[in-house]
Amino acid sequence: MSFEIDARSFAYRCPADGTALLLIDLQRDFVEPGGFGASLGNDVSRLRPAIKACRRLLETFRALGLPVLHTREAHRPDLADCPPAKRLRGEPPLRIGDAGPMGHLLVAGETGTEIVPECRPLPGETVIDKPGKGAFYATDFGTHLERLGITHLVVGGVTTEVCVQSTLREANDRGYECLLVEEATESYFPEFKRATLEMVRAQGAIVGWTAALADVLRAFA
Ligand code: TIU
Repeated sequence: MSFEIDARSFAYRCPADGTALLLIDLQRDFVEPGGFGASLGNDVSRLRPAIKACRRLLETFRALGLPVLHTREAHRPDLADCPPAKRLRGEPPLRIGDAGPMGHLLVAGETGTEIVPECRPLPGETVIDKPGKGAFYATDFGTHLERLGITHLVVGGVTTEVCVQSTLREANDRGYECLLVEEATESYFPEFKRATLEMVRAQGAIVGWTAALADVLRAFA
């Protein structure tokens, strides 16, 4: 059995026994005031619509019994996995590891790295803490995909042009067929979201596919 989604630039087909939902970095640090996203000077309220769309995808995949994987951008408390180049860049008021209103920024176990309640993982769903923007670098994400027999990834999360795009590109290079759900991802910069969606699906799906949420839900209904 397989699903066919009316996607762009052309139809996306995925098998029921090889498709997973991947939700990237839906953590409080990026979507709530006082977190890492806000410390970089961003309007974090811009990302909220993606949470609702990701929730719809979660409900659909859970109802079908399809695998769900979540990532968080989260460093070890000793920051041994945070290169100085990442921590020291720019002049933000709070850096990775500094104490803010939601705990130490981008540190595992702190309030800021909790996934938002709407998309909170259920027991049995895989949760990957990643020190980079992409989900494969310095994680066992790839091992989990192999364990689950995944070949196709339906993707949502934040932010579109940073962690989502890095992960899509890494997955594409490893041979995964990826579909990014348009309403299920957001950027602090609308023009970057628009450009990312276009560059993913350009040149005959050079990185992957994109599709409207309604078309994805219809295919899995
Ligand atoms: N700053 C920004 O847009 N994003 C990140 O730093 N991480 C993720 O995208 N998760």
